[in-house]
Amino acid sequence: MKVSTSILSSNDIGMCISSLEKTKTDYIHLDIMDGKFVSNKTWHLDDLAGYLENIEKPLDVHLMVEDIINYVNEFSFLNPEYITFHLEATNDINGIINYIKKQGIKVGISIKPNTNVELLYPYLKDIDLVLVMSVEPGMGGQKFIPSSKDKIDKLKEYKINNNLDYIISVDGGINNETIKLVSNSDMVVSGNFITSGDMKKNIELLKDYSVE
Ligand code: S6P
Ligand code: MG
Repeated sequence: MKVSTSILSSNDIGMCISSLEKTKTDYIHLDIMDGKFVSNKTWHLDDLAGYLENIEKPLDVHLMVEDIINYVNEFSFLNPEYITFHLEATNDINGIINYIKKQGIKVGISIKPNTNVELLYPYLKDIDLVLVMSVEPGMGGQKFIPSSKDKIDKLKEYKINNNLDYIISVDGGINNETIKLVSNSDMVVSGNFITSGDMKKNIELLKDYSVE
């Protein structure tokens, strides 16, 4: 299982990022919130750039924002591997997919817990990653929403039936127990579970998980 570690819940991001460099995390997950699409507001690029400019680990940027293009322009400076935006945040989905691709960055679409997974189907052939929110976007440390499992299973079935290769990622309340419910995903995003304890050990617990 691929692991993308969210630094949202860490209280010292500089220390957290430098420690993550020495772990087996596949990605560092950056949660960018504008205080409009979600009520919380997180870091401005200036707050992060210094920590992230020379890191080895690839970045997985999760935009929980309304003005997507503006944030894509800002964060492409960090040359992330993925930029993921929310389906619910725009009417111009294809336009944004193409815009992110034009920056040479892989594109992801995320859906909130109350959004039907079928709304993604028209775009799945054109994107690199789907991010299923298993909590309401906006803050770390929430409880995993069990219905997220059905969405992941449907996305897996659609991927096989249509011979597509998007990554199925899930974000929110992921720990060594809830990971058992999302075995059809390719990647898990985890914040609190990883950053509130022995990061190295917790990442390996998630990475080593495979269906018995
Ligand atoms: C959800 C949150 C997620 C973050 C979070 C996951 O509101 O904003 O998008 O990735 O850090 O953290 P946790 O603690 O649920 O694993
Ligand atoms: Mg996230």
